[in-house]
Amino acid sequence: MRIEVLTLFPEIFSSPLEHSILGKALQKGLLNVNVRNIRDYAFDKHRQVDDRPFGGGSGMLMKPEPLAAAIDAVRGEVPGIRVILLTPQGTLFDQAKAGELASLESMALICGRYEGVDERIRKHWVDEELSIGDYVLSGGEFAALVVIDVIARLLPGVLGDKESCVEESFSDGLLEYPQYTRPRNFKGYEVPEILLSGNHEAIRKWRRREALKRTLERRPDLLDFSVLSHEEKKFIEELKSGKRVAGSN
Ligand code: 9D3
Repeated sequence: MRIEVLTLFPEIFSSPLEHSILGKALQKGLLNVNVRNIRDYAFDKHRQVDDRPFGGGSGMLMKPEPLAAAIDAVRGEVPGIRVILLTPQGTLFDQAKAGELASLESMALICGRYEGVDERIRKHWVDEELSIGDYVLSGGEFAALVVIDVIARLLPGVLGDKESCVEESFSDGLLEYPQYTRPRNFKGYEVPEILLSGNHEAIRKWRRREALKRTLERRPDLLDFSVLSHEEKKFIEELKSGKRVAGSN
């Protein structure tokens, strides 16, 4: 996959891209990230990238000419590239959207700064607008890094067999079950007996129930999308009606 990043702060990307999973994906040649400075596409005397909003109001906007020139250059170099603007007004970037984007050959991530971008860029130069959640960032750069990280680990060959995503949170739509490692007794706190039993079927069942309990407690919204057996649905109803369940806290 090829990702083009357009930003006024290209330095933000150097360190994160060298590390962990992203670094590995880049090294293995499974992912290629190219970061460009939008200011390099500002051709007026002062290389200006922002301007005041028509109609008044506080704050500055990203002016259209440099953005359009940068996007045109990228489209010229990478035919068919999907151009995505990171903005608080975008649709939510979630695991399903990540799966969709992971199958693209290339995408451009446009990082906004200031109060936003000129509406004509949004409307006529951009294919899609994404937000990473309901909180206020100071720009699109960290959102772009989140998108790159989430997509990188979905690319074939990036994760080893061990870490591969099948059993992970969100793949089955549930939160993770509780996990323990050595020592068995840590400052008086014990590991649940069942995990030491060697009974793999009992352990599997316990983990599934713990995942269901945790999801119901913390993220009940996720249960609407998870795939549950008849028995698991019954278990959830028992939990909801306050019935005591074996192994509960
Ligand atoms: C005054 C209204 N603000 C909108 C909520 C203005 C504003 C705040 C923050 C405009 C831009 C930004 C910078 N944020 C992003 O560029 C951004 C973002 C975010 O703030 N939250 C979640 N996802 C994203 S993607 C890009």
